[in-house]
Amino acid sequence: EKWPRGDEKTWKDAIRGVASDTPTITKSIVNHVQTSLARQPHNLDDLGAYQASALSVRDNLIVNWNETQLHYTRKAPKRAYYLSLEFLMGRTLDNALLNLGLKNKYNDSITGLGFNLEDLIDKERDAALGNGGLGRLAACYLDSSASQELPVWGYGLRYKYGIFQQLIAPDGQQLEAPDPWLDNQNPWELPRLDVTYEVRFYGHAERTENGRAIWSGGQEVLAVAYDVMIPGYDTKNTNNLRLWESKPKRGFDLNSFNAGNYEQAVESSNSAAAITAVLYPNDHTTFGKELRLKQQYFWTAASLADIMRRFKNMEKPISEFPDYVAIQLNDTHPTLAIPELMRVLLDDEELSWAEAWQITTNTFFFTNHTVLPKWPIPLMEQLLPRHMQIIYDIVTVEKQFPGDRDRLARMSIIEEGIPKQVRMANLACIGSRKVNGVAELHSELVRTTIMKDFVEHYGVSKFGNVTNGITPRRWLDQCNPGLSTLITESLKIPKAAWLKDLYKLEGLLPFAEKADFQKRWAAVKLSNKRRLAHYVETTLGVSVNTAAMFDVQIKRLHEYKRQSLNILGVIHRYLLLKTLTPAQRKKVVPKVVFFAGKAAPGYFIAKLIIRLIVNVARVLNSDPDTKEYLTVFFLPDYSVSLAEILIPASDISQHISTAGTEASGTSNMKFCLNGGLLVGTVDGANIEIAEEVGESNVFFFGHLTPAVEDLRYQHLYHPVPVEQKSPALAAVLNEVSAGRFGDGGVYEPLLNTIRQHDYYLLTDDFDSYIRALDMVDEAYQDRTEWIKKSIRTTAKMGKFSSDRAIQDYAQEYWNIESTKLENGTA
Ligand code: GPU
Repeated sequence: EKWPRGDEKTWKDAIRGVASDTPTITKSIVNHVQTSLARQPHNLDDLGAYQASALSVRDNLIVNWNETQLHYTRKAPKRAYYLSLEFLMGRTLDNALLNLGLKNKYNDSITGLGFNLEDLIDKERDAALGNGGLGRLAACYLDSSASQELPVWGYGLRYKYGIFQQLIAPDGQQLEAPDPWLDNQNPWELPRLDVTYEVRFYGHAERTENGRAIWSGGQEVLAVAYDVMIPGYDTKNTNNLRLWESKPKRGFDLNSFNAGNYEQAVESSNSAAAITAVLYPNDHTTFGKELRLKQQYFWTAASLADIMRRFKNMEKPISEFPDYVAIQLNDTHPTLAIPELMRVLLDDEELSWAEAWQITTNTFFFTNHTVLPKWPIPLMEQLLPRHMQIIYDIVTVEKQFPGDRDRLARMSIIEEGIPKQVRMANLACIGSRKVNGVAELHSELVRTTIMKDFVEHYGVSKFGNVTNGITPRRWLDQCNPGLSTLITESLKIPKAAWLKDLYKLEGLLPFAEKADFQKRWAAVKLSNKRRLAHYVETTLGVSVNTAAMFDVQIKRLHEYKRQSLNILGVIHRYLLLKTLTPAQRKKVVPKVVFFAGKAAPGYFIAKLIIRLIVNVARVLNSDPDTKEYLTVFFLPDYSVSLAEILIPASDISQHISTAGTEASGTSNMKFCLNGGLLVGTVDGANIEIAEEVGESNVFFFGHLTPAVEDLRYQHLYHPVPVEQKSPALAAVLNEVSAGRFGDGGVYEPLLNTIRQHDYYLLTDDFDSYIRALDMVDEAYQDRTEWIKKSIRTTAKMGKFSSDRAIQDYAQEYWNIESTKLENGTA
């Protein structure tokens, strides 16, 4: 027998259990290697060691999870449920170790067994059940709810395939591959094969009496629960994220099978399993896709049935439902929960319309996440006949909105036309207790534009704001351990004290003036830049100058987010560098520009922007005149895990959406928390960040929201050629057209969006953008002053903890209280 890894005695002692001094954790890992994995120590690789360690950590979580759930059941507090079609969780092992406070112990045991903990952590696949900000926000909110001991559950779908894997072809095109994230087993979920609900589609709805109906026929599928444990930080409380998987109600049709018709026998089982097969990779849009609507109903129906069962176990009168249940709708995706609860209350509970409506409108809360127009869904009549009846009844019974015809048409749930469409946002608003936007500016736009008529009808108090937040556990302590340690040592308080009350970071302000602290702060940044450089070198095979300024833009590819503005600015800088003498170039701040982000597979212009970035990178990175001063990287397959490497390494990051289009943004908060500065437009949460850190610490540019509409109008009716508006931009566009970055013709559709209607105002903002970047360079030259800005920025991020956001929701919306699991309470 060979023991090529680790210390033979450690392994043998743990296996035989003879040495009483073997740490419990070591025994537990070794036990999982032997039993759960059925593997021999001598052929255990990093993946196996990761799995055994994960299973061992999971044992801790299960105990806490069980006790927490029992405690909640006994105490029977009001609970909140966060319904989100997306939970962008990322990896779990490192997060769970930190939240449990066991990272050092596991590190010791794993080292003793001959492995490196950080390598094992790297073996875990991301749980990428989301597209971007909306899904990651949901994940941060789960962490904060558990950490604050709030009785909150998430409800979502267990997609077999998460967001697609992005590949970049040599010509710069994005290619997509599936993300079979469950292939290596998932230790972080508990299958609850006994927790199932039947969900019906299609069929007929026959009205009976008192507004009731009988819905029958059609297709029935089964929803099966999988529970994902959500450990709080520095507490035993461990909450639940319940994800539904679809499966056929009966395995397959034996009659067809016996008759030799195999195809027909498995057909229904195929169509049932398809419902939760894959996450839709579109951000901000829903097309009229039947399967997407099926996902939405499947998930809301199963979640509501589960919530109802839990409520009924308490044996309270149904009228008290809203005293025990608050349901947050994450954007319009779960809006069907409103007619579904009405259906259950009317048809199953046999309540009157008035009673049912009273309960429904006191249960739901609706968060709007965008100001961009959305395209709603037809199809409903066929798929959900009973829900369409209820929706029509809501239209006629509830709210005969007063006012002129135009206004009535705007407020209607039904949009007239061929075909008629259901306006989910209007339904969500009418059926909810309160509506909120996700940053001050956005909530104001909700009140004054998209929901204006409803504000006049219901009064302004129904329309609030909860500025988004991020969890400082993952987005500082976990992704930037060097900075976390420096902060804890300097503040001289326990790490948990500032991680649970992020306003305590203000205690760093006096340190901004201290030379020694500045040096340590800069050293942490440099080591994070080296970690990123190492990643780039090992994945792309190219070296990165860590002495340069790191400039980062990472987010979904979207015209409104204007990665195009960034890359055109890069080209401008390149053209300028080319005109300088070698001596003049030496005075320029060297810069490395990083991009990462996925484009929806059907979003042609977004994919073209990626292609341009990749080809600009190809040209610049091999130009001997300039490459010392300016290089560009497009890092493929952006993910939560990649963000954890990029964000701590950034000197400056870009948040440059056309004013009034980015509802909030949340990565802006993550960069600042890690001491990166922002260049951005006066948009979303950028504004509140500047309020906190002071405008002198943020590089703002561009037109303001009130000007945007007028400018768009001018573009349509009084167009001015780019050459006149911004000669600098015109020169850049011409270089692209002329083929300096590969066949110019390829980019014409993209260039034309700018030359023609320029809906996102690149021509209006370009010159001011370039000036802002010049100011960034200038500020960076004074390195001490830059470091001070960096320290002050981190110090002022207290407001952006998702703990604060969740407290807002808990107090102002859900009316729930923390329900702490004391040691041994259960
Ligand atoms: N957001 Br709607 C998404 O990520 N996807 C969506 O489909 C919609 C909104 C984002 C907003 O764009 C971003 O500004 C915000 O910070 C985030 O939701 C969380 O509220």
